[in-house]
Amino acid sequence: TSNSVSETLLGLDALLTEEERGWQAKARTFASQRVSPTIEKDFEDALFRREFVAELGALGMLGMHLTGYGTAGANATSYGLVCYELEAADTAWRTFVSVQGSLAMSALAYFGSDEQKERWLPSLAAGASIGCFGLTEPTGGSDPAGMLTRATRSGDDWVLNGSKRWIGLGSVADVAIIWAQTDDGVRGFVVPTDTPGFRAENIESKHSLRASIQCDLFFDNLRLPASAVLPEARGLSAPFRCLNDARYGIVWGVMGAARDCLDVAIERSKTRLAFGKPIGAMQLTQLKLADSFVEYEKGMLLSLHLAKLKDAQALTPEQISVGKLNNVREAIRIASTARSILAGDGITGDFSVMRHMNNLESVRTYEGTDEIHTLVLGRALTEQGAFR
Ligand code: TGC
Ligand code: FAD
Repeated sequence: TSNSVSETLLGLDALLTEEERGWQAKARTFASQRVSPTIEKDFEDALFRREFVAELGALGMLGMHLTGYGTAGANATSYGLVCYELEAADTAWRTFVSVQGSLAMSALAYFGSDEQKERWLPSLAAGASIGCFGLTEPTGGSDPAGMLTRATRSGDDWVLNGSKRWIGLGSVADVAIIWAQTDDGVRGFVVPTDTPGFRAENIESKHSLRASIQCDLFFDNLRLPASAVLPEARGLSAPFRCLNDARYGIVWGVMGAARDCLDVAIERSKTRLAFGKPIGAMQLTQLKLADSFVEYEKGMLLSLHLAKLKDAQALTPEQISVGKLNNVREAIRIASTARSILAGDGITGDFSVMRHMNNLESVRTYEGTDEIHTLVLGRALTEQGAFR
């Protein structure tokens, strides 16, 4: 777990506190000792290692940006560094922390009743339960305002009908936070997954995020008590507030994947020979590595800046869009450049690079596509919405 040249050259480590370094070290140890040894095979076998859930809970990494109910109350940089180290091993485990901690747990913490929080947050924080978050539908994810899933009143109860698509952890979750249209606008529902009428089917045949689970969810006259609605969530701004937390974690996470690709490429450039000398001694290889390194460091500086804004409660959705758009885009470029340095061997599972490349294709799509974040920024710059 020693630091590589890509981490030390610019000296960003000096900007971290002891506590932040402690979180980073814990995540790095977990990633290198638990995830990395089997991840290539897990990716190939499409294996989600359920046993890691409680381990991440014991490390305090689930909903770690929240306070109370067994959560760690860590600062934004610490949360970011955990995402960064987990994603350096594989996006699947940063995604797990995002879905459980930032989406399902944030929804409960920000909008839940005391009873809902007490029922679910301690066990989600400990990793004794799994939570998922259903916003996207089969007809499209970029425009959640067009959702078709509907909750109607039946006496005091609610009856849920519809479906969701791409829902992380859906088939292993104990509780689902489901967003639905009602006569009163979009509301959120806390749905125990053993409720009759709830069905989850894994989406198979993925070429990305294979060590992670995404599902189609179906709700067939699923009956819920009045107490299942999230009392404080009204309108789409509620799920969007949870997305802000998860998107912030992605800003950091993808830089972890980028670091791993860069490190692999630097190492390879020292040992691989062509035309009688190391490929790292060739100017074209150095150009690739230097450009990648500069973008990596800029992404890290942006992450650190957004962390300071988040801790000051001043981080805006537009600022998160700058981070998500830039860092995912640059991580993809860095991974692709590293792959070109590894050339033929780069497409094999002997190296992590192609796995990161494939995973990052999911990341550019979920939590708002490149196009959506571009349009968020376009709207902020011109005061003209161009979505519709
Ligand atoms: P719009 O009119 O802009 O906004 C509706 C209401 O929401 C408020 N709002 C926000 N509030 C908090 N945070 C944000 N980021 C917000 N963005 C908007 C807004 O102020 C308004 O409030 P109010 O009180 O006036 O009603 O809404 P729109 O329908 O025009 O949509 C805007 C758009 C396109 C940006 C939005 O729909 C969007 O973000 N689309 C992308 C959807 C998305 O990201 N889905 C992600 C699903 S979860 C997932 O992918 C998990 S991946 C696994 C992992 O994270 O690892
Ligand atoms: P669409 O919305 O159909 O978009 C198709 C294309 O059109 C995209 O390129 C898009 O950018 C473009 N487009 C759309 N609108 C515009 C516009 N106005 N202008 C220009 N271009 C536009 N969702 C959840 O709710 N929970 C989860 O846990 C979850 N996990 C996920 C995990 C994975 C691995 C993946 C792949 C997705 C996950 N999602 C989840 C769904 C994800 O948020 C959506 O895939 C994403 O929001 C995009 O929706 P879509 O795939 O339906 O594409």
